[in-house]
Amino acid sequence: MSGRAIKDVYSMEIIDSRGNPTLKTTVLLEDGSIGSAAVPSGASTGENEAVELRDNDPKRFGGKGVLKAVTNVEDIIAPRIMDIDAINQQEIDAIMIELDGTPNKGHLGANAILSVSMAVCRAAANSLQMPLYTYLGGATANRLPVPMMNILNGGKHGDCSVDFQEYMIMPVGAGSFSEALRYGTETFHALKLILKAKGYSTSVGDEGGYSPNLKNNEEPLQLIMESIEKAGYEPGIDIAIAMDVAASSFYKDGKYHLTRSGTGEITSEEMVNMLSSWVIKYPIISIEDGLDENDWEGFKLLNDRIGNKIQIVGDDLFVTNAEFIYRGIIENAANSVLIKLNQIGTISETVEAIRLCRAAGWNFVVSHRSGETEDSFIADFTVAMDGCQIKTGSLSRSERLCKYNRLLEIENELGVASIYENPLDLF
Ligand code: 2PG
Ligand code: MG
Repeated sequence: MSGRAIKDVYSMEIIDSRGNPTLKTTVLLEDGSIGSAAVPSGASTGENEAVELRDNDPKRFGGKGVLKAVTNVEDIIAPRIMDIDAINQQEIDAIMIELDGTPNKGHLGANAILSVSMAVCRAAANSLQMPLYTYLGGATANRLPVPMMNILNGGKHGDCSVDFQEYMIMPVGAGSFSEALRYGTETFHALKLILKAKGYSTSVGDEGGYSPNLKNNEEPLQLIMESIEKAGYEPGIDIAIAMDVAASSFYKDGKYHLTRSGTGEITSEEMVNMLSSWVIKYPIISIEDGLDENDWEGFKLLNDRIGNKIQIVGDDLFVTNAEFIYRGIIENAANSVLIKLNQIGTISETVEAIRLCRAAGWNFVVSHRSGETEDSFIADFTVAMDGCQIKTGSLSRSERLCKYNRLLEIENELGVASIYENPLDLF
């Protein structure tokens, strides 16, 4: 039997960056190699995402405990994957999908399944004494991603007057990932000074970006332009802007309710007009979830209007699910996909979603969740997938920084072999 045979699987409840329980699972192999992984958790979740199994026991963590998921890992999944070679990722993922038996992993929980999928992957890489990005991506995995850094948090991630969820900077003009990280960090600090000078709060939201009460949903763009310049960079050349509107979180009865900012209700077409006008005024190169997850017509309109110039990214719209991505490709509803492992629940299915993007000539962005842990899996995963873009929060809070710091390590390890490119050049 292979030294990589799975010999033990154990799981535990840990606490994530928002103070909610999540799972950490560890897989032990015959040769003594170990792989551990912790799963993240979203706040602005898409309605078609795989199910995050919670205990619903009001006496523990307000019902958010994950002890059932822990038990599912240890009592149901573990016995079925014992003695299998850990490099058989597809086989192990398929066994878990079959064991679950539902289309949305509602039986065992996508959190339980994903924790095993990732831990098995790490254990195999460790056994082979390979870095995770090499194990998953092969000997030529050498592209460092352009980060989308979420320096201003609104919507469900911030307790402030901004309706839109994420205002991000992308250091597209940097020469390397480490330089990009420096550009971003300096801009983040410049933004703090600007907010302070204007009397705005500098406390941070769920993803480590500032979350001030501002006049409207456009002011963040003006402040970010100012901060890019204050940090000594040229907007659009050195640093571009990306947004996640997360429009599903304020869509009701056919209207977009921009309540926090006091803008009022707007139609799908008005949303498309507003976003399109901002793309002319500001160096925005990517807009995620500009419309609600069921507003396919709105998505098509936006893609039709500006999809030839910038990335139109579907997150809640596609939920990392090949079935929805396929529909998006056929209907021309977007041109890029946000990729989140826990939206679908296994590494194999996530890779399948990415393959579909590549086949269609679409871009994809590997992403964290708003509830994160110290696990930096997605840093290696992004390099392995040759994806060129990662969205992993702001430049504060270690559950965000651990991903950036892991990318620095990878860049260091790759040395002169590492590459860093503007994602729109691949578009
Ligand atoms: C998103 C994510 C991550 P959440 O909408 O893209 O930023 O948020 O994890 O809350 O769904
Ligand atoms: Mg999103």
